[in-house]
Amino acid sequence: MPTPHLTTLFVSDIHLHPSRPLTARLFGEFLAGPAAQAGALYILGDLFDAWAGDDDLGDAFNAGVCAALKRLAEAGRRVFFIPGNRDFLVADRFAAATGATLLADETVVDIHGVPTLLLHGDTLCTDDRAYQDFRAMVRARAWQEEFLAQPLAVRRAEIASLRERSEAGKRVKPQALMDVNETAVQQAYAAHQVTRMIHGHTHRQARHRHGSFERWVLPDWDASGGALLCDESGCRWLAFPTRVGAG
Ligand SMILES: [Mn+2]
Repeated sequence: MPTPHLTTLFVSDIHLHPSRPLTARLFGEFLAGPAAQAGALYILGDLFDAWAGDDDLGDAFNAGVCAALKRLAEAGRRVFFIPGNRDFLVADRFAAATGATLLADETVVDIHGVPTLLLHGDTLCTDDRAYQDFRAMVRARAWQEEFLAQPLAVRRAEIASLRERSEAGKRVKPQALMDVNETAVQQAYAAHQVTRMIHGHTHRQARHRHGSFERWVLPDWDASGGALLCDESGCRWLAFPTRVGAG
């Protein structure tokens, strides 16, 4: 009998949205395929392109995604979720609807014997002061309570407008500003006493190694996606859909 489910998968930045049905279909296939074969799935933020609050579960598209995650959890796979900068308003009702366990950003987890720091990754982009100020504002409890007290339609409009301004800002910001700051990376290793971290956010898939330190940056999803697969022997990339044949 094969030893089941001894692998752990990591994904982030799927940016699911009804306007991108191909990505949604791919992610559904990923959940039914590789994720169903794994022991655990960690989603490290920005699963959704926008999340205005857990009453967004009433949206058919969002409900469909959550139901697919719930099927995975009910089949015995452990599902974990760290919010990203797009879906930081995910909360208890989302957890109940998906069967996912919510983790705080910057959580250390033993991944097959290696203590590993898991985070969305936006906290490492400290050169972008404007973004960090914005993040501090929207992560404050008072701001969130006030925001969530508004009707869903108002919140959705507000998020769309924030996103538009963010996209406009990105077009004029230097590329380096939106990548991680190396000092912040070193501080994160030290603060959490780890030699390995896994994050997304920058959409710059890579394995960075400095001596015994290892930082895996997850890819974003579009017409294709990808995951990081870890087991007893270490971690490696899993392209999705899995390429068949040459080319
Ligand atoms: Mn992000």
